[in-house]
Amino acid sequence: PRQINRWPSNESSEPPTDSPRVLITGGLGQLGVGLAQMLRKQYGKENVILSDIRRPPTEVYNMGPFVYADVLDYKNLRELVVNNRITWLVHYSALLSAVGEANVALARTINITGLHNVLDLALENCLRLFVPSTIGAFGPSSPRDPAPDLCIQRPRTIYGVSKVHAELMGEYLHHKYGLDFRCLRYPGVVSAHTKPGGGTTDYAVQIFHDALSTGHHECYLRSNTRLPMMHISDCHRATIEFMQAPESQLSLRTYNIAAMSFTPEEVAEEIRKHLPHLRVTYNPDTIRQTIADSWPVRFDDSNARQDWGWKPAYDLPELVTDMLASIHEKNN
Ligand code: AKB
Repeated sequence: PRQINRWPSNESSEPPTDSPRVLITGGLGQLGVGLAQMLRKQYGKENVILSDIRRPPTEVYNMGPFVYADVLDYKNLRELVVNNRITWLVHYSALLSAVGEANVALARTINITGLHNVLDLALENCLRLFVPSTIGAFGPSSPRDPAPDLCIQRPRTIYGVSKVHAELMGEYLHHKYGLDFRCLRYPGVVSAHTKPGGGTTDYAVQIFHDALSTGHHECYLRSNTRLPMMHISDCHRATIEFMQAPESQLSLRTYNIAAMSFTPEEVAEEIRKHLPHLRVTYNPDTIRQTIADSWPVRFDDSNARQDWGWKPAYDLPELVTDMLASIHEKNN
């Protein structure tokens, strides 16, 4: 195995005790690289290891430690955790809602078997374990406006079922064995530099790229489909603040986090304030529209606000301004 961290020989051979040592699985998806960078700013480059089964682009190698890790290979994961003295595990490896429906067997394996591996590993090594959940953990029989933390959850996607399973397994192991399990239900995440990988909320990223390139976006959801959404930097900050919160402040182990809710037509209208010629046509696809119609239109995140001080920084106008500027800058 590759030894990541070489402590300078003229210094103590022990890592700093006040800094967590973080491993991120599924690190090359929409969220991993950005989270790693934010954590590295606080805890140092060498204390945050990004992992995936894919080969990263050179710039990711240059940012800090990257290793191969397959969440289905327990021994490989264990070696990484032991050799690198990992104390926090952020488990981002998962198939999202739309791609999961197209490949249920693979989604079940990655999202459920992979989760069992990291739960076992976290228990065995006393890790603080973060697993994201989602608005997709709710279904047609859940209260939708707003969805509270605790309510009926009967999702109709394999993604949602696997996320409810993750919430329940983590909480069970917390209550039975004291596992430091932490879970946030993310809204759709909107990011300029990384693309989402096969979700139902992906249009909310694509529309910005289309607005700046062709000026035309064909949306696979109806114009009035309202879903909870969040700017990626709020999502990273929520994750880090939640991971840093003392256990005594947590009355729950799974929290909703919210920032805004919008429809395709509303985000298009906001983009038109900057790019008046944006044209959007609607061609709803049955699978993603049915999924979206079963999800909450708004999240109640009052427990997160109360317990550990969650507060988003971006509303729709700030999100749109930032997305257009960031994508424009990247392309020019
Ligand atoms: C998806 O659309 O599947 C994800 C999510 C909301 O969990 N972005």
